[in-house]
Amino acid sequence: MSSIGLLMVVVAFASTDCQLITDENEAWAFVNRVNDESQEVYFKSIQASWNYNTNLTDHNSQLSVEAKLVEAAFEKEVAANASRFNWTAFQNETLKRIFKKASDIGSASLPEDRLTKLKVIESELERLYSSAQLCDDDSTCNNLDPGLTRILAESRDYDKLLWAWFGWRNVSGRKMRNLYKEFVNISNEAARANGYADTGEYWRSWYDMDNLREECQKLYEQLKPLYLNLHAYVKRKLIDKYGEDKFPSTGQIPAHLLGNMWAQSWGNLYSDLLQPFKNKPSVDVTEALKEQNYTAQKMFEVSEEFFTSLGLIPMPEEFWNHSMIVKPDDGRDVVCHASAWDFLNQKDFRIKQCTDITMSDLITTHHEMGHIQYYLQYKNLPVVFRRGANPGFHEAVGDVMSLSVSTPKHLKEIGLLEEVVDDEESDINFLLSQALKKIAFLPFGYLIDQWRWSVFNGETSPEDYNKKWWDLRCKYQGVSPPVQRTEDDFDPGAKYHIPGNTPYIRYFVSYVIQFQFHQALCEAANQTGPLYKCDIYNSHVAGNKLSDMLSLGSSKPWAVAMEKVTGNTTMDAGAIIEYFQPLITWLEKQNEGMDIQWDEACPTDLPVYTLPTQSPEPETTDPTGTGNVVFPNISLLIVLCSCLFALLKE
Ligand code: X8Z
Ligand code: ZN
Repeated sequence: MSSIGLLMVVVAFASTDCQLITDENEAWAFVNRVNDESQEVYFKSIQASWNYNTNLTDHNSQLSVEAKLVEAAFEKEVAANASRFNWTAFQNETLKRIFKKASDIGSASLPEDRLTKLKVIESELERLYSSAQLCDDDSTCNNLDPGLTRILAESRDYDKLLWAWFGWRNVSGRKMRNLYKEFVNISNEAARANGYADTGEYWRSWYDMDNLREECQKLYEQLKPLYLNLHAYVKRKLIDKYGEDKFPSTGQIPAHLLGNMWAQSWGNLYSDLLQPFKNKPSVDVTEALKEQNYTAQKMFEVSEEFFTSLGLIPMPEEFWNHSMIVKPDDGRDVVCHASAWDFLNQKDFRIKQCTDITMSDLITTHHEMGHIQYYLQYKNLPVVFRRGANPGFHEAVGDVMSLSVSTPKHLKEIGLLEEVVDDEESDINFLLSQALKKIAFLPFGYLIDQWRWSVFNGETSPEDYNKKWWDLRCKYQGVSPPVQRTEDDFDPGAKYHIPGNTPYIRYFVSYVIQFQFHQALCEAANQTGPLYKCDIYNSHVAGNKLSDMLSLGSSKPWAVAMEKVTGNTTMDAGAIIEYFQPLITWLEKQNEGMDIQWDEACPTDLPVYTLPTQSPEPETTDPTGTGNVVFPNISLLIVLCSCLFALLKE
């Protein structure tokens, strides 16, 4: 149906009298009609957003913003019409839940001018991040992907790492500060228009828990000893490599030495610096992928094969035809940060990933395909239920697959490892490599939204944006800035999810619950050995269990979904602790008698660094440069819509 047809339905409802409607049959009719229309509206908006993400031009930005405004107008009208029903008193719980979700309209609650401004700012932040380039002395320029990411992963030259680390923050985050401040204000206006105190409170509402913060804190405290022990082990190895003088007396690790631009996952240090038993086979298959001439296509096929071995749904033809799994080499700027897309038309599902031929990207491929599997499993539900049971569930699906795929036994089975040695030392090798991905991530996953929540609720004001960021990084991750940072910098903006406006606590939740799912699916697959050796490959029993959970989408509270797989209804750190138990014991022994803590505060005596080739560029404030955001096409659209409304109402 066209958007004109859509408005007619909406207006028909808007013109009924003020009495609240109690008839549930009428409510179902409304829901079904809105559902059909919403698929069309969302499809157009998602398509425009895909076009922008895969070709970051002004024109595509404008089209995408316009489509988002149409989508918002639709959501606003649907919510207004839904409010004409006495839905809180409905008998049918599913119907009630549909109405509740349809009433949650996020930024669509904003007045047109503020919404337009918000969408333009979001679009610009996305572009600033994804098109940023760092150029060296020879005017060779690097994007984050693949250039700077590879330097951080592969270089062991302290100064080169520092150049890339500092340079990336200079060309990305630093340019976003003022825009971000404005973004926070408008985003909070939207939250308040929906009855929330601020955007953080709105985001947390997606978990349907009063105590999400406390629950996460409890889990974090439970897992902290694992992280402290890993941190201490890694720090010692890095001191051996780079020298004690490069490490602050406060006990943190300089943030550029951990193999990753944000020090969020340390797996890239495993092979050359951290593998405990060198005489035992490595479990990193990056070399094997390269030797065997793997392509992105092949990595995606291997991933799909794992899902189908469990009896899960294969990727549809549209997926293979329309996904972007390699970075285009035609000069286009694209958003390289990997993502999975549900076009909400029950047919079109895509991944966008600038795939590099590495083990880390093989894991990311499974991660993204996990999102697509979820989309496929719930594609026949009403649109409002096409979500994860909570956002953490969505992030966990593909990672659950990777827990099996990464086992040496499985890697051998698919030809990526030559030999599997079954002894304690090889187990420690494997578990350490897993801990560098999973345990190292926990404080990072925990702190990002501590920062954002405190920004949204005003506890952290713009003058302290960067200070607060580093306070959290030093305290929780035990990583410190290698050089001085100031409030001219905006280091949060150098991490995708801040300009990309993607909430982050979902990953912390995912890293806990994915082990709960793994444990339960391993039991279903009759795997009796230690949890870290389990591979659910080929188990349809496990696949069916998972499918029972995924196909619920968000139609039931997340505890109900979790129960389908685990038999339990709470988040629990027991499974992740069980998985890593042999490594915990081994690390504790390695660290015996040592102080494994660090100071909460960041070091204060850091050197100043200036990029040799960096010419200062003005900070971006208002993307239009006018102080006013005006889209001629959008104004026209709005005028047209208003006229139409007026006509139809008469
Ligand atoms: O952003 C992602 C995925 C897309 S949902 C690639 N992840 C987080 C990150 O990269 O920071 C997966 C792990 C954490
Ligand atoms: Zn994800």
